[in-house]
Amino acid sequence: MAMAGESSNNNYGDCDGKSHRKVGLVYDETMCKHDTPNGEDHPECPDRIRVIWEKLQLAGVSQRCVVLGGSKAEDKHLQLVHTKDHVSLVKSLSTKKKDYRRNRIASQWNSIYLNGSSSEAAFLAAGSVVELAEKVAEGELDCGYAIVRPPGHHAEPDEAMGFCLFNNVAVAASYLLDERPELGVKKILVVDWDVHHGNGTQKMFWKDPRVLFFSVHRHEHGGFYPAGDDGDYNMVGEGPGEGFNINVPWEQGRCGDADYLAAWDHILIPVAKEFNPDIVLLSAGFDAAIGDPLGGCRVTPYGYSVMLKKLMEFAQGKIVLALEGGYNLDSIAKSSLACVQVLLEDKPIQGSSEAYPFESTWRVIQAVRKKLSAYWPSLADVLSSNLIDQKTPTPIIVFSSSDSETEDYADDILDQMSRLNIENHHVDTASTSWRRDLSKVDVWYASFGSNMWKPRFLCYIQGGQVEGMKKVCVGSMDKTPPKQIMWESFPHRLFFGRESSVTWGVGGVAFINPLSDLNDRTHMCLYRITLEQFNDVLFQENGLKVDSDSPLFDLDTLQLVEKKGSTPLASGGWYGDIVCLGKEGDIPILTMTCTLSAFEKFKSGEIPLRPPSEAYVNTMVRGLVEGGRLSEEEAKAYIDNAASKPL
Ligand code: Q9C
Ligand code: ZN
Repeated sequence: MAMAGESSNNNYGDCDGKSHRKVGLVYDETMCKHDTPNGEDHPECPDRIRVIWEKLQLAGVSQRCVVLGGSKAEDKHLQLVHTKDHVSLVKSLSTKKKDYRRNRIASQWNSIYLNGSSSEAAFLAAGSVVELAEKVAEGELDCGYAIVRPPGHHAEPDEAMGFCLFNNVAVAASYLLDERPELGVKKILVVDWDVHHGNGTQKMFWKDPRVLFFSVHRHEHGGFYPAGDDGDYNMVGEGPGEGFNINVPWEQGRCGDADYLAAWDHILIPVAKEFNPDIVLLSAGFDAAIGDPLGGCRVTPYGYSVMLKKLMEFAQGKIVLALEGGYNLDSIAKSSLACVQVLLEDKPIQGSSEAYPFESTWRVIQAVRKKLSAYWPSLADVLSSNLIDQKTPTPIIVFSSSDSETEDYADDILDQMSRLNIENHHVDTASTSWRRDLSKVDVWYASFGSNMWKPRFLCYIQGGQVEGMKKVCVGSMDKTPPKQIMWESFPHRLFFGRESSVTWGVGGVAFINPLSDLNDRTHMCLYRITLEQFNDVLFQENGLKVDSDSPLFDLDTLQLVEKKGSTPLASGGWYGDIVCLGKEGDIPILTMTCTLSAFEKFKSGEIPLRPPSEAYVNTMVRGLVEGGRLSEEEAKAYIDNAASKPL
């Protein structure tokens, strides 16, 4: 096959002494030239593959892989799954034609744009997946990831659609089966975890038992793109292919790690064991990722890494990932990195916070198992009620990591989390009614400790855990990120106290004197969130097992604190005092610290002052530096000063 674009680089392997797998990566800048004809914005944009590539380089992982430039697909290989007419039509889109001609063709397809480079990119995307799959099947590489665009899985035999021109993965699968019998690939598992149904791939192997097609996608009873019944779980294939097509159609958005892993554990993995593929091809769209603007789901990089790891148990780890969708640049870069680290067999990354699947997820999984059990005996057992009862009809708030938890309920945390279904808003009880009122009021939450680092603070909103933390946060019920962020300094004394905390281990955590002193300055990062979210932050900060029938800090207390400057809460936790630092616009600026009486005990030595752990310092420094507040040296000196001065 002809090479295109960048030259290939065959450095790989053992530079760190750890990686023994030969991992192939395809990246070719030429595929960035496919773009909208008039420069309009579009989610399927050239930067998608650029940011992934840059992330892999910056993380130092691409350097440990075998890097391949793109490779153009041959017509006869494309024609294994596409009609001759479709292949010629895409070929004819090339530069010599005028834009209006291409626009006319694009408008006859569903969700397609075209420019003078679309044809070249489409041939490269398909050819690159073919080449990578070939090298993995031959054993020249162990596995790989083709960072390609345009994506492929919506493309049907005679039709481009859904941003896809050629069905890259389907072409590669057919190539191995039909053109390279000597490689011994007789059975291929195609897994499609793109948030959309892989309608094109399904169609191409509908009657083919050599390809087991598994697609998990947001479906909403046919309302989600590509709308209709094709993605339904009743679509199991036909003729000799009957039973070799498996759809897992989510009934709702917001599905996350727990939902996807349940589909893996209770459908895909048992079936894959029975099928015993010779190679696995993965339609790796990252639009089910948390933060994706089209998908509305919440799979984390950790979730993707676990799903991939589980697939690497098959076919001696021969697996080829091909990028499909994924439209949040940050999410797709992080998710891609997590996947390549799994391919390289690096140490697993940190876990996520989500504990339980939705009720609808269990319903879907049970329906799929029932339908497919006719073909796959491993699906025949009825799932135990212990398992499927693991979802909660009513929301319960639990607290996990914080700078301050009282440490005596740590054993309960996993148990509580596992009963948690913070997404379920269907039942409106006393425990949720206060939320409605407080969700309408905005406050500035002013943070001066680890929460100054935005990713760490987001753990309290969206759930999760960042570097240095020993515990996972459950997040707030309303996971909307802060509406605004700004920095300010306030005349309060910063100090560090307590022996240790569950989140950060041995070392002090940050407090301020609840009373102001004009000789002191404390840097704070202000997050504009709702009063409801502020309560959820407070719950988590104070590690209280609270029944959420009532908020810790309600509208009356807000009025009080605006008048008096500070007020203790009934929480009894370490951050049991709310201080009002003033207003910004009309919105009150609130922070939480120890009570005045606790402060007196710190001062007298009854409670120890302690410098913070290295992890805690690093988190604060990252906040101050990334927030543009201080340089790294200044930030370190600032913390050091606060940690060493007596009160
Ligand atoms: N109402 C991939 O992720 N959305 N394609 C069109 C029209 C198209 C997604 C919405 C989404 C296509 C590869
Ligand atoms: Zn998609």
